[in-house]
This record gives sequence, C-alpha cells and structure tokens, in this order.
Amino acid sequence: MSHDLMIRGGRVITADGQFTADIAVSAGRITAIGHGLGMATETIDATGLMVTPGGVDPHCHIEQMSGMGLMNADTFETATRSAAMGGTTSVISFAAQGKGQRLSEAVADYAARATRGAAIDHAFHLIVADSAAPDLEADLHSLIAAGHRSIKVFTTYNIGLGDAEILRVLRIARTAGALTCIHAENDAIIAETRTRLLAKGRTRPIDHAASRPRAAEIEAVARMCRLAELAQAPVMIFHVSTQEAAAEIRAARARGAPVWAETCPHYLFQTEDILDKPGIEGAKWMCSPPQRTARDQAALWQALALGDLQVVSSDHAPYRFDDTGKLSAGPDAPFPAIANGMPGLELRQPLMFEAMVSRRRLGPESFVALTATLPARLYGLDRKGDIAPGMDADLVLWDPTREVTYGANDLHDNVGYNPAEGTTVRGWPVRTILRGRTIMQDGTYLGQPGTGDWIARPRIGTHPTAITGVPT
Ligand code: DUC
Ligand code: ZN
Ligand code: ZN
Ligand code: ZN
Repeated sequence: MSHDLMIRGGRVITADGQFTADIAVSAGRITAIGHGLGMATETIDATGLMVTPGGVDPHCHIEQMSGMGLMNADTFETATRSAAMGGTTSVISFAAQGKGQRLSEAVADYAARATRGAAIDHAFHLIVADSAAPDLEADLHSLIAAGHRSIKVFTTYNIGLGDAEILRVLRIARTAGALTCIHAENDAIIAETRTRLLAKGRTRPIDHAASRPRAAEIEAVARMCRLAELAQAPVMIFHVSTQEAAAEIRAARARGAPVWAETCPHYLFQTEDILDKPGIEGAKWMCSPPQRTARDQAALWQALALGDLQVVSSDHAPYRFDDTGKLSAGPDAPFPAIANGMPGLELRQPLMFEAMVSRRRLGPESFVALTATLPARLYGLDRKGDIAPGMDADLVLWDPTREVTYGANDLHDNVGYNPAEGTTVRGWPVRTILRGRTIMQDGTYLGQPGTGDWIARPRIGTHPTAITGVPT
C-alpha cells in the first residue's frame, strides 16, 4: 500500500510512552505506526529527531478586543503563523460577546475572520459577557449543539458576571454538555487594592502585581469550585498562579468536584520582579493574574506532577509596546491604563520542551500530556493531541540537541518584542505538520491563511486520562 507521507525513524513521544517507529499518513490522518509500512509519495527522515503531537493551545486571545477596548496586535493570520513556527497546530481562542450583542452574532463574526485568516486548526470559547443579552440561553444551546463545546466567564473586569449569573451559565452548560472556563479573581479585592495603591502614587508596572493580591485569586478559585460542585457542571480554572489556589483545586477534586485547571509558562518561569524595570519597560510582562514567587513556581510544578493541574496554555494576549498597544495611554501611563497580556503562542512549546524534556522536569510524556493530549481530550478535540492511527497527522519534529537563544524581535506574531529575550532553550521544533502538510520547516513558514479548519467538537472530556490527570 502506498501512503501520502512516511516519517521515518523518529523517536515518537506520546502521553503514554515513547518508541522509535515510522509514521504513515494518508489523506491527512495517521494510518499506521510501526516498521516496514510500505512506500509513500513523500518521505521525511526523522532519524535523531523526536516526534510529538502538534501542540494544542487551548487559551489564546486572537483578533479580540481587550477589556479596555484595545484590539489585539494579532490577526488570525499572524497568530496562527506564530503558533506554527513554535510547534502548535491547534488553538482555541475566543468569540467575545459585546454588551447587548447576541452570542450567535459574535460567533459568526469571529468564525468568518478565522476562516479567512487561520493557517492552523481552531475552535472558540464562547465568552458570555452580558447575561441579559437577547436569546442568550437559546443561543448557548444551539451553539453548543453545533460543536462549540466551551464557554468562558469572568469574575472580574467590566465583563465580569456575578455568582448568580455564573451559576445560571453553569446549569445551561451542564445540560447542553459544555465545559465552562473561568477567569477567577475577586473583583472587589482588586478594586479596593487598586484604589489604595493609586492614592499613594503607586502607579508603576511593578505595582500592578500588588494590585491583584493572591487572596483575590485564592478566594475566587475556591468560590468557583463550590459553584461547579453545586451545579455539578465541569469547569476549567484558567491561569492558576498561586500555591493556595492550586491547593483549593486539589481539595475540590478530592471532594469529587468537576474541576480542571491550567497554568501558563509565565507563572512557571517568571516571578513578579520581572515587572520592576526602568520606566515603563515592565509593561511588556504585565498580565493578570500577575507573576508571583519562586515558592509558587515550585508549587505549580508539583500541582502539574500530581495532576491537580492538567493543562499548560499560553494565554497569548498580544499588544505591541507602542501607542497602538501597551503605551496607548502614553509613555507614563499608570498600570490600570496598560493592556494586560503578552505573546506566548510561539514560545509555549519550546519553553516547556526545554524544561520538561531537556531538563527532564516531569519528562517527555508529561510534556506531551500537558501541552497537547490533555487539552485535546478535555476540550473535545477528538482527532488532536495524540499520535495514533485515525488521528489527524498534526506532528512536530524536534531536534533535541539544537540550542537557540531568543532575540529581541524574533517571533512571528505581530507584537514586535519577545518576552523571553535572552533565554536559551535546548530542543527546537524543526518541522510542523498540519494534517500531513508541512507548514514550517527549518524556520521557514509554509502555511497559508485560510487553510486552517474549524474543529467541531461533538462532546467534551471523554478520555479516561482527562479524569485522572497527568499520566505518571
Ligand atoms: N489576563 C487576562 O485575563 N486576559 C488576557 C491577558 C491577561 O493577562
Ligand atoms: Zn523503521
Ligand atoms: Zn484571564
Ligand atoms: Zn486569557
């Protein structure tokens, strides 16, 4: 039998184990794994390389308006190009409802732009920002049934919902079969703290960290776990940054609450002092929740090891360091006027590979589990995140010996700065394959806008590892 593509002799890494084998691909899917699989139209020699599933980044902001009304720096075209360059082949971004807007309208708008621009496969979380908008419940039911299996709500920002509104969303999600993602920080704690800091003239980027006390996250995470438990509705707690919030999630899961959670590379690799640079430079790393302490980093790694947290996402939220982005309120803007977030789509996989594979923290199988397999399983991307017959041939070839030091402006997004500038990683993605097609090779981008598919999700969380956590 002749295949379209044969990837020969690579070290294949999955969440369950690793082995050296050939991978046969036809019509965009993996058809066989083994040896002596026959001929193929195209052959890739992967000797000496590692082969992982394409990264699945389930939390990135693309072509989306910020809470302050500022547009992201990235379009679907530039964000997905950047993702492909860093070894990511699927993203879940957001379809954000405006105040008073029908959710179905918001989804149609985002879907049209993604269809035109995306070069990798994609899905959307449905942001419920206005629970009084027309036909919200009917729209949620029909959108979820059509394959949009995740919702996003906030407990803070100007689009935050109250507990009763969140409970209502959770009950709809449970009935309809969707996972609800939550940005959980206590809005009142943040507002009161911010007011006090500003009154004392503390307006610099480093003061942003103090303005979002760890108690704000801990309290809101604990409360959201209780709401999920009460409604028996599955939730995904986004971007966990503190030891205590991770402990709340562990305790909730031990009670049987349907709670899952993620963290992000900036919480694993950065601490709050990164915001303390001369002038307004620290704005480049401003995000919410803020980076914390070395003790939190250790606790987050332990939570990943224990399966208390199941996903590492980028929370890619791109703003340029100029008057279109971070400095839109001027070069001396106080921290509340600076957009939150930093680029991460292209960095997530190399940074996590360096830590987990090259430096052996939790190891290669857990790297694949946290960045591809578990996000795919939890969010219902049934043909993504694994290397097995029948799966989409979304594959990344890694040179485990290649060392790269990041420069100031070497990412392929539209942001213009690299928050990991100066960081050296060992292990580098040398080829990214989407459904059997090479979209990045040796640093050359070969993708095409409009060739990424929307991923319909018939269900969420069906894989057993999605329930038990990271395979050990
Ligand atoms: N925090 C968010 O809540 N969203 C986007 C970026 C950020 O830092
Ligand atoms: Zn072989
Ligand atoms: Zn958030
Ligand atoms: Zn986010």
